[in-house]
Amino acid sequence: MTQSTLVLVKPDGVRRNLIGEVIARCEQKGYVVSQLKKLTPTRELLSQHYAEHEGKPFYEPLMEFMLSGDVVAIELTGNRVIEGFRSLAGPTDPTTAAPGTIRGDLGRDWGTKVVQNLVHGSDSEESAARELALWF
Ligand code: IDP
Ligand code: MG
Repeated sequence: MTQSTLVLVKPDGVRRNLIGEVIARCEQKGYVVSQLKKLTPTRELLSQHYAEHEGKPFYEPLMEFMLSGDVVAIELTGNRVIEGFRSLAGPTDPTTAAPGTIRGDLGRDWGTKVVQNLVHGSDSEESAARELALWF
């Protein structure tokens, strides 16, 4: 039942020096950081990662944003970690994400075309396997 998920600290989180804050919340919850790296992703990697969003109005702003700086990629491990991390992160919109979540505590609307919400977390076992293979 042990699972792994892909967590990304997006460029806004890295720029704001919140890498440690995100990792601390994961570790305090009891999950284990199995792999970790900081990198500037290529457009090719991002286009595979966000293939499901191609053609949506926020796709190009999302790519530009994700290309705008370093990202930290984490393989996070533990029982039911896929849903567990999504719960820690909170929903996509940081304005309405509940306080107590990463997005709710640390994020807000900055008036940009793409929602800047600090973190990514895989949304299913299939996504986690696919995304971990892309990033590691
Ligand atoms: P998730 O990150 O909560 O899983 P997704 O729907 O997979 O959300 O969208 C990927 C990312 O694209 C979001 O985290 C956010 O940065 C951005 N995004 C999603 N929906 C919108 C939107 O309607 N407007 C602007 N940006 C969006
Ligand atoms: Mg998603």
